[in-house]
Amino acid sequence: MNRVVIEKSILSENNRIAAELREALTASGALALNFISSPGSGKTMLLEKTLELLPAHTRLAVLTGDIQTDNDARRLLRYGHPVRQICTGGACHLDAAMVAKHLEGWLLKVVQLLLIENVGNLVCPTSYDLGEDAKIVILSVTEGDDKPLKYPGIFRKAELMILNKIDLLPHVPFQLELARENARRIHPEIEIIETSCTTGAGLGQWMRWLEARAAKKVAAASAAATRNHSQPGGWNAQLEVQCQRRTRQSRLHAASVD
Ligand SMILES: Nc1nc2c(ncn2[C@@H]2O[C@H](COP(=O)(O)OP(=O)(O)OP(=O)(O)O)[C@@H](O)[C@H]2O)c(=O)[nH]1
Ligand SMILES: [Mg+2]
Repeated sequence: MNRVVIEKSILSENNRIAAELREALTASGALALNFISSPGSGKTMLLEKTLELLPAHTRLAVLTGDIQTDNDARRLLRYGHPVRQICTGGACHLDAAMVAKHLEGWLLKVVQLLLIENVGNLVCPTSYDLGEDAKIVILSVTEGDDKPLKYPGIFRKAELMILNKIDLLPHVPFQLELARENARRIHPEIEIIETSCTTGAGLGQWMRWLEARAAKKVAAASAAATRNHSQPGGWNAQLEVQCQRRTRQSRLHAASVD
């Protein structure tokens, strides 16, 4: 009983911070995506390919979560965009407070795209809203086509499922069509893209999805701005003040691991 009360209170505080983040991101028109998968499904490699394929002038920022090490941030920093590692020190998921803390000092309103790699885990990250526009679940073909049925939570909440490592299909007993059917049994509207980060298959389709999703966010932000002329307050206003005070020169291209 006590455990339920504590969990409810943790999640409601998380939801409060996530709502502030979402408000700030909506005001700026930035698209925020939360990538969730089991360890090793290819989240970082998909992000590496995405950074490689996006036009160099894209104003994006990346947060990458892990229990330990800044290995993923080091991989992603090679593409010249701002990247920060969130080391959770044991927690099996990111939460909204971690995201807000690691965004400090970045001028959110100039970011078009915020990519968040969650800690490798198909269960816990599902419960934590990070203020994102969409959760994206990555399932690699080495994990088994039954995973949508066994871990329905994330497949229900994800807008898009990326079926990764399809180059390995000849070597594993994974039925693509069955994986699709299983995902749609849990979430009939889920979008599905098949990719191989090693051969590049499907990456064009992924980039088109990303472009369309970003355009949809910008359109929604402009419509909201027309309806409501008030300035964003709370977290975003605080962030602006912090940015002006602390980082006059360090605009987004100041890429380094903190
Ligand atoms: N064959 C093949 N290997 C891949 C593909 N995508 C990623 N990998 C490999 O899978 C391994 C794990 O990839 P990562 O990108 O580190 O996976 P991750 O999901 O970020 O892992 P964690 O951050 O530890 O949860 C690496 O050795 C990648 O090279 C793919 O499409 N095909
Ligand atoms: Mg990773």
